[in-house]
Amino acid sequence: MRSGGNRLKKSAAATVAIVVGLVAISLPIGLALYLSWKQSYDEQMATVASLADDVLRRSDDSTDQTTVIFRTLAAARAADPCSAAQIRLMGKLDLASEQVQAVGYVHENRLRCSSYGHHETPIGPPTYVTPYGNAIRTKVEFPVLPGTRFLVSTDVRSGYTVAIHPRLPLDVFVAEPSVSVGVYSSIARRPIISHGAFRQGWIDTAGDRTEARFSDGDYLVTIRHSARYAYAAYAAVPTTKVFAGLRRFALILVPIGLLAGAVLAWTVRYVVKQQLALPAVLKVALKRHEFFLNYQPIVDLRTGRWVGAEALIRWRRPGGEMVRPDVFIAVAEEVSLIQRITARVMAIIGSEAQSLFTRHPGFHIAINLSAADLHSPETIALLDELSRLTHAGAGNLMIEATERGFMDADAVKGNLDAIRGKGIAVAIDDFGTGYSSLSYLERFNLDYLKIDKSFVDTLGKEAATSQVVTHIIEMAKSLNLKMIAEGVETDAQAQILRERGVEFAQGWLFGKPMSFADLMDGLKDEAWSRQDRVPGAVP
Ligand code: G
Ligand code: G
Ligand code: MN
Repeated sequence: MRSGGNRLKKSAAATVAIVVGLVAISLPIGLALYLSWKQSYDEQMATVASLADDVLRRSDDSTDQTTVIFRTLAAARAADPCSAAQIRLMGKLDLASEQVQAVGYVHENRLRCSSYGHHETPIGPPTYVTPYGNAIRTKVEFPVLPGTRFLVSTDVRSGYTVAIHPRLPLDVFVAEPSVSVGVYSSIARRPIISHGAFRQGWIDTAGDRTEARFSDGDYLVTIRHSARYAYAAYAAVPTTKVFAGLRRFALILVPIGLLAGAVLAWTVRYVVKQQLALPAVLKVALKRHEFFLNYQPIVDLRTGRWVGAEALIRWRRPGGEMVRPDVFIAVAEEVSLIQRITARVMAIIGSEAQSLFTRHPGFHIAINLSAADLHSPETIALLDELSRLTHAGAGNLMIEATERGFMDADAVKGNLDAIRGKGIAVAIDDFGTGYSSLSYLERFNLDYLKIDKSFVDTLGKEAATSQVVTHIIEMAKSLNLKMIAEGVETDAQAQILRERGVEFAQGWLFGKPMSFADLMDGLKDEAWSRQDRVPGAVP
């Protein structure tokens, strides 16, 4: 049941990690592509819009000039529109205008005269007539200028006429060969002048709007209606231009997106590893029995005899790498795996120390418990089972708990009393490094106080904290606690502790953490020659 659930949870976690990773990679790239597409689209649209503006301005200019020319010619009130004086005036007006190529007079679909003299040139019927009375012929070819089709506009009332080179208002697209531009009549609904592609549908899409910007799928189009005349200027660019621009941006943005994606994916992987993998690895380690124990002797400072040993957990990864307990114990506490680890510790002691207490009845094994262990009644059951397996009598087992374990006094006291009731001693570990106060500790029935290594280190030195040891020792005495000094490394330290009345000690001076077999060997040797071997002992 449990392993099935774990597998399910693990594969779900892996799926989540993969999905998050994919999103982490594709999101920035997608965003980069979208942004480049949008930028390219906006750029092309802006180009098209400014082209349409230009075309409209030029068209309005030429229409304005046409209107002025018609008015000036009409104002002369000549009886004969083709009189020498009128033809001279036509020449003058023609010269003055940038847009207009020729000025003349049309009657019955024939150009009768122009700034260039008298003619009888048939020019055909008008293409359409504007509401303000201009007859427009869009493609007129003059015999004098074969090959060029002029835009011819005639004032219907007077017959005066101008010819405009159709390229002039469109003289904007030089730099953009793929762009199409032009002007269409809103009345005739057909182009008056044009360059490049034009689609009838654009007229419908634009409707009556002053300005319309849109895409018909193949083209980006801007259409601007003239405010004064019955036509609209348009400019369009194939949408493929947007993607051409996109390639340019994507070339810069996609690598940046990829990089950002890689960084994100790596971060996600890292976080997932931190959040999911370590507990999972701890579970696997429990299953694969990667934990083992070392035992560090505890000695009687007066005799130097080994009176007990603290069980210290060790974790060797399959690759041989050792993980420090202060690292994984903290994680195990966080993810609620510590009780399974404690159970494993007790199971190992149960199998290794089956005959220890029968052979050495005065010896004890100390087990480190975490706060969660102290809160749980299961711990009592575990200790019962351990007592049974090791045939432990009173005083053969000891538990060590840090000050943190005692924080929630009401929740813990019952369990502690039950444990002590079974003849198991209770030690407060790492004393002085936490926050418990004397009055707090008075509420518990404890047996031992372990003086932390950091205080033992100050002994014999001038350190400001060296006085603290004195106070801790006084405190322990007033609470009726026996003392175990931790991390004793020198004879001098052992000597001072002994003088102060500390009964027990632990440290490299007496013995480093060792395997159970080495502990048993040491105990055997000690039986006949401990005083030679154990330093710091009083003969
Ligand atoms: O000897 P070592 O470096 O392993 O000790 C590091 C710390 O890990 C010490 O504070 C010790 O109390 C703690 N520790 C060692 N073994 C256990 C264990 O089995 N359970 C708990 N809760 N803590 C342990
Ligand atoms: O449970 P506790 O926090 O007391 O764990 C004791 C820790 O101190 C263990 O990591 C143990 O290996 C380490 N230790 C024990 N004796 C000595 C010592 O004499 N010197 C040093 N440097 N470390 C010690
Ligand atoms: Mn300890």
